[in-house]
Amino acid sequence: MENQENDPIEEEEIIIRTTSAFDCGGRCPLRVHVKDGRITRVEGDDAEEPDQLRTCLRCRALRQYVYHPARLKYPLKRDGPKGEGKFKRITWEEALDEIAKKLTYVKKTYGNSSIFLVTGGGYLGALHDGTFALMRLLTQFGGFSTHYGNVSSEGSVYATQTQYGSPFVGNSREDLLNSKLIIMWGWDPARMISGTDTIYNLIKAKESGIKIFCIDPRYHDTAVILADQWIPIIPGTDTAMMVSMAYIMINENLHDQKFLDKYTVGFDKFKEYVMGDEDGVPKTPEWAAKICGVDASVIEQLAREYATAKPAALMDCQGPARSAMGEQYNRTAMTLCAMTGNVGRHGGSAGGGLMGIPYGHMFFGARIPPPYRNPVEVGGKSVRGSLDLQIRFIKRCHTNKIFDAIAKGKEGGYPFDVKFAWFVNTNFLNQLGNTNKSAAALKKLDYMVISELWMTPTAKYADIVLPVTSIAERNDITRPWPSGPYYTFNNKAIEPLGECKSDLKIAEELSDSLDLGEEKFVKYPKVDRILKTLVKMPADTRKNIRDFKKYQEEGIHRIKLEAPYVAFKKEIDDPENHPFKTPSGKIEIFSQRVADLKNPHNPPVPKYLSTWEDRNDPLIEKYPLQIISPHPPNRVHSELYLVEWLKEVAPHRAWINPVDAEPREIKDGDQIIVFNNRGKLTIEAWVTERIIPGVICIFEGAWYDPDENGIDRGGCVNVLTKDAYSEGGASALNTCLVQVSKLENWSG
Ligand SMILES: Nc1nc2c(c(=O)[nH]1)N[C@H]1C(S)=C(S)[C@@H](COP(=O)(O)OP(=O)(O)OC[C@H]3O[C@@H](n4cnc5c(=O)[nH]c(N)nc54)[C@H](O)[C@@H]3O)O[C@H]1N2
Ligand SMILES: Nc1nc2c(c(=O)[nH]1)N[C@H]1C(S)=C(S)[C@@H](COP(=O)(O)OP(=O)(O)OC[C@H]3O[C@@H](n4cnc5c(=O)[nH]c(N)nc54)[C@H](O)[C@@H]3O)O[C@H]1N2
Ligand SMILES: [Mo]
Repeated sequence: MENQENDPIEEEEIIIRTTSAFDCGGRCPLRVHVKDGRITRVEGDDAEEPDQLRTCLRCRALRQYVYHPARLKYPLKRDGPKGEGKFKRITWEEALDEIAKKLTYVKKTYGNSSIFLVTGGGYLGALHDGTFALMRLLTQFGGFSTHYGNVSSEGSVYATQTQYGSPFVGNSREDLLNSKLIIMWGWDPARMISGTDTIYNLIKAKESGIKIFCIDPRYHDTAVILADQWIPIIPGTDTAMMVSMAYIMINENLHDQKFLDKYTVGFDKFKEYVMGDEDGVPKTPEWAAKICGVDASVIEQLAREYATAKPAALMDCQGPARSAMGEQYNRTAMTLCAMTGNVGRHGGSAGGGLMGIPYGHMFFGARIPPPYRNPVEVGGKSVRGSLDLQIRFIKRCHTNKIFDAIAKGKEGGYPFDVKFAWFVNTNFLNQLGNTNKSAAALKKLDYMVISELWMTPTAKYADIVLPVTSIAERNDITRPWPSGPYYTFNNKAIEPLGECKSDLKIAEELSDSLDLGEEKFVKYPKVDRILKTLVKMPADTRKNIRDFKKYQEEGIHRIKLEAPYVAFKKEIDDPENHPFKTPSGKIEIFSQRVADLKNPHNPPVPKYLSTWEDRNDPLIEKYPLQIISPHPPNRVHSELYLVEWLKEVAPHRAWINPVDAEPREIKDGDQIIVFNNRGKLTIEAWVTERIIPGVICIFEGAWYDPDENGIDRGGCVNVLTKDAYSEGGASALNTCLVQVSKLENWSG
């Protein structure tokens, strides 16, 4: 080996078939080229048409992500004030020893409910998922407190649970080709993906002459490529427009009364509201036009076309539901789908915002080991199937209230006082509402641990930061979240960087220093063996992967379906034997469960309701612009933020219409300040007619970087948003008023 340096033996380049596990709308098969233990190139899927799953820009940048110089490589201990980012290197032994001591102290002194586990979507592999590893560990340690309410989609989940009793409302994307008309409502899959095969099928739909409408405050990229007509709309008012579409259908007898009679309950009550019998206000297109800003004639035309094109797919995505009255939007869309008889039919759609498809339950039921019940949450009324959020909040805080709960604890009405918080798979300081307020809460928190790949804005507040491996450094199995149908295998391409470990490994090592009682903490030293077991465990055996070796080598298992999957097909084809999972067994346009809650903000039939921080709020005088914050095209939330290639592709800018820019003397490319009473940020302006007047758009996920005056120079939109949730539990991040000024002209 002496002359190794002079005479290097060049290794052959190998290609590893693998995937990503980001929390994005896709799951891309990747071919990672590795030479001498380093990734040299990343290529996408090489399958033939029509199976090929096209890799998007984010995974193509995987090499820069994995080897980014800012990757954390050693355990760190804070060595300066919280939030400043001064840390010193420590050993794993020191880090885990300190964490174990602290956990034991908090448990003894305050009880297990003071241990708070905060989880996000940072990693979606099955085995190395830190959320499950830590839940397992802390459950065995006596329990922990946590949060409730999926930040992505709780409004849609609530809406679909109300009307269908199931969140699985998606059809196979190729089924869109069976439609005669597609309405993309608040849906921009060229950016947010929504299934790796989605845009491919939509382009095919377009090419085959299917008419496509896009309804969105933005003329987004998908609309540019696909729309026959873009219908701009004022944020938060979609329900009004949909209700008036129902008015037209009823008035002109275009609705499918037979379908409604057979499969739904409560249409009569919805009709009373729509026609004005209930409140004296007929919900005419003219009524809606004043609220939503869409011409009455445009609404009329769309209602007629949608009702008569059979089948037609109304695709209402979940972004507009991430708002103060989010569930009403998806409930009304589902009602339109029923009124047009499009539920459970090829080429139709069930609506409901969640486009997920239950191809198989692999990895759902198969999380390891058997689910223990968290002792902190044992007892009390069952929350299963309940639409009463208050039952959930007896044990948990809402996700968008995590930091409020940390700050106020029991005194603030929350079920626990936090003394120790572990953040895993999340950058929630950056990603939840009201970042400045959250930062103040973290400053007061007794003790905080985070496992991360990066020194994120959240990590800067931790006492201990543990470096975790990236997807390229571990074997795992994973699957796409909304669509499919396929499973991917994550093959380790390189050795862990520095001293990085997976969250699973961290939990396993920490378990040695904790008193876990009689029972041993189950460890998985043989990763491939447990992966093989997991693969054998799907609930639906028809979709089992029989050849593990092939699955691993190819990095993907494609499921062949006889026909495109259509949600609720069984319920519609054979209703006697397949009732909907609602109390009535039918689609509940009127919900007795919701009526029983007696909450005027959560009506039993879907309704348009004005909310806080919409255009009727008196606050509009001071903060006259609405701000929306969709997901970034070049990142997964705040993940991949530092990757240069991706920064270059889509510079972080605020969309602003010339109508709003001109009176403020804002020119394209100017630095502007966007502010309200919660925060201020600076950002470059993009003056464009691709957004309607009165609305600003800033993509979420840019890293929070406050200066000494508290102005966020990073452009993190959540310094402006509110830490509030809707009646159905939606994180109301798209309901927000702001003012904008040219930075130069701003006087503070
Ligand atoms: N204004 C506004 N805000 C929003 C939204 C919006 O529409 N508007 N959308 C919301 C939605 S839908 C979501 S889902 C949330 C997302 O909120 P988060 O889940 O907080 O989002 P990410 O930025 O993806 O943060 C995940 C973090 O996990 C880390 N990570 C990756 N892999 C691992 C791992 O293996 N182990 C550990 N321990 N960490 C890992 C990443 O480095 C990253 O910092 O954001 C929400 N925030
Ligand atoms: N590239 C990329 N893809 C992602 C993610 C990512 O971070 N980056 N994140 C993934 C995750 S976790 C999630 S939950 C999904 C989220 O994906 P979506 O739920 O689709 O959410 P958004 O990205 O917020 O997009 C919402 C769309 O609705 C529009 N919109 C906002 N308010 C309104 C309104 O009131 N009315 C109407 N009609 N339209 C409105 C916006 O302009 C935008 O085009 O995306 C996933 N895909
Ligand atoms: Mo999400």
